[in-house]
Amino acid sequence: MALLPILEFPDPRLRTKAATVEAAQVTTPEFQKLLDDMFETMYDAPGIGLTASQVDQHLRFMVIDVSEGKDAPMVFINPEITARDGDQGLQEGCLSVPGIFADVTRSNRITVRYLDRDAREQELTTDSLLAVCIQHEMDHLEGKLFVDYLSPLKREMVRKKLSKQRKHAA
Ligand code: K1U
Ligand code: ZN
Repeated sequence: MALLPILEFPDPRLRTKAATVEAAQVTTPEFQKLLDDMFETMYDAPGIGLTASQVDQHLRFMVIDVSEGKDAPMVFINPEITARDGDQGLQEGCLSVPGIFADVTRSNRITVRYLDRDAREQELTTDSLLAVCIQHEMDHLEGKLFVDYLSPLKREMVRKKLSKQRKHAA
């Protein structure tokens, strides 16, 4: 397995709209390896979600594990939200915007249809952190970041803070 480099805001590649995955592609060794590498990268970061977009592979899928023990990996390929209900506000982070956290309001309960890593069709209704995480990751697939919900002034402050952090790290 391998750790993959994660693109960071304001990298323009994060704005790419991801393409649909062909079902036949899912079970290929190359695709399965990419899934394994993405899980390894997400756990190492550490994070609870990661999209292909964030590792510069612009295809519509994500890996998620919101469990305490990091023992409940989930794969969502070509996810589509088919129902949503209520609102919830939660503080979000993002591996592509390191060290920045902000409250975002999202749907409280969602139903999502997707393919799993065996290319089987699934439907899941969920709420709380998993619902927030799925919506955050689906934004990535559209080229949208959680900082887009902030005011332009706050977003510019985030950009400057990250630029300073990178200079100090260099
Ligand atoms: O998309 C990403 O960059 C992953 C992101 C997912 C997410 C977190 C919180 C709310 C919505 C979506 C992260 O995983 S940020 C890191 C994080 O939240 C975390 C890190 C270690 C332990 C627990 C959480
Ligand atoms: Zn993110």
